[in-house]
Amino acid sequence: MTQWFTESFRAEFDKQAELIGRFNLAIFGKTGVGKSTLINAIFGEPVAATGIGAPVTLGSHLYLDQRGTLGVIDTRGIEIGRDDAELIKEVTKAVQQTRGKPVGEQIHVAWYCIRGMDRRFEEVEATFIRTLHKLGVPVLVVFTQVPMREGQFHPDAVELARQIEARQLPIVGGRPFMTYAMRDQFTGQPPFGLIEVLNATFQVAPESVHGALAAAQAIDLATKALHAQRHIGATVAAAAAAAAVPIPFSSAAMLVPLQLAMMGRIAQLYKISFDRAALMAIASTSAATTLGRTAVTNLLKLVPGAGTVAGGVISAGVASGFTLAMGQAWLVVCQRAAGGSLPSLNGVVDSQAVKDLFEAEFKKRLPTIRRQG
Ligand SMILES: Nc1nc2c(ncn2[C@@H]2O[C@H](COP(=O)(O)OP(=O)(O)OP(=O)(O)O)[C@@H](O)[C@H]2O)c(=O)[nH]1
Ligand SMILES: [Mg+2]
Repeated sequence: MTQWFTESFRAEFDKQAELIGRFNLAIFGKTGVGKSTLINAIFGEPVAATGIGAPVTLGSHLYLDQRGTLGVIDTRGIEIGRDDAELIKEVTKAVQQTRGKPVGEQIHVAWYCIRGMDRRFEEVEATFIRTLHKLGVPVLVVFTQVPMREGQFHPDAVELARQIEARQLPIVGGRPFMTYAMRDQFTGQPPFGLIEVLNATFQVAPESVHGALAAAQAIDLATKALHAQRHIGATVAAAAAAAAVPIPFSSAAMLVPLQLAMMGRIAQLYKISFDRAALMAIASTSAATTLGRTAVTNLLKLVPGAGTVAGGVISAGVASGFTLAMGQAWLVVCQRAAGGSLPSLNGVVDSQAVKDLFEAEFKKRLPTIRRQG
C-alpha cells in the first residue's frame, strides 16, 4: 500500500509543482560584486533546491538556471560596463522571445547589483537599466557588501546611492537597496537589507508568481506560512464542496486527492524534496499500515462523530474541519522539517516521531471538528 500512496502522492506533488510555477529573476552586476552570495542568502543554497540541471542558454552570454520554483538569469563571460551593447542586445532578444510565452517563462524582475564601495556608476549602466525598464522588467538596484557601523552605512556607499538617486532612474523605490549578504568572519558584521530587497521584489513581481517566490525564498517564513494557510483554506472549501455531494462512498474518497494535493503544495512551499515529503506523509498518515484503507479513512477514525466512515458519507462540516486539521498538522511537520528540527535517525526521517508530531497537532484541532460535525 506504500506504493499506492507514493504513486498518488507523486502525481499530486508534481501537479502542484506545475501549478506553483517559477519565479524568474535576472541578476546583473560586475564580476565579484556578490551576486551569487546575495542569491544564496535570500533563496538558500542551491543544494537545497529540487535539483539543478544544466543551465538553459538564452543567448551566447545569457543563462537560465532552474532551481525548482526559482529561475536565475545570469550572464557569463561578459562584463557590464564594457560589453553593454552586446548585453543589451541579448537581454532584449530574450525578453522579446519570452513575451508571448506563459508567465512562468518570462523574466519577472531584475536585480542590478553594484558593490556599495565601488564609488562609481557609469552612464552605460544607467542606459542598461533604462533599457530593462523599457522592456517591462522592473529593476531593483542593489548595493552589495555595504560596510555598516553603529547603524550607519559607509559614507562612500551613501554618496554613491545619492548620486544614483539624483539620476532619477526608473528603479524600484527610486533609490538603491543597501545590503550585506553574508556575515564577515573578521569584522563580525552581520547581514542586513535582504528582507527589504525581497519585499520590494514581491511588490513588483506579477501576482501569479507570488506563490513561487514565496516558496523559493528562504528568509521570510511568515510569508511562506501565509501562502500555506491560504492553500489550506482553499482546500478546506473544496473538501466541504466534495462532501456536500450526497453519493455514498464518494466523499471520503474524493477527499484523498484534495488532501494529497494540499500536502504536496505545502511541501513545495518548504522546498522539501519528493522523497523526503513522501516519507513524512507516509509516517504522518500511517498510509503504509492501513492495508488498502486510504489515509483519510484511517485518520477519520480519530474524529469523534465522523459518522459511518464505512459508508463513505461524511458531512461537509466534518470534511472541512478534518481537512483543516490535517493541513495545519502537516504544515507544522513541514515547518519542522525545513527548520531542521524534525527528528531523524541516522539522517533518515524518524517515522515514529513524525507520526507522533502529526497526530498531536492533528488532535489539537479535533475539538473544532466535533463542534462542526
Ligand atoms: N563577508 C561577505 N563577503 C561577501 C559578501 N558578498 C560577497 N562576498 C564575497 O565576495 C566574493 C565574490 O562574491 P560572489 O557572490 O561570488 O560574486 P559574484 O558577483 O557572483 O561573482 P561572479 O559570479 O564572478 O560574477 C566571495 O568571496 C564572497 O564570499 C557579503 O555580503 N559579505
Ligand atoms: Mg556568481
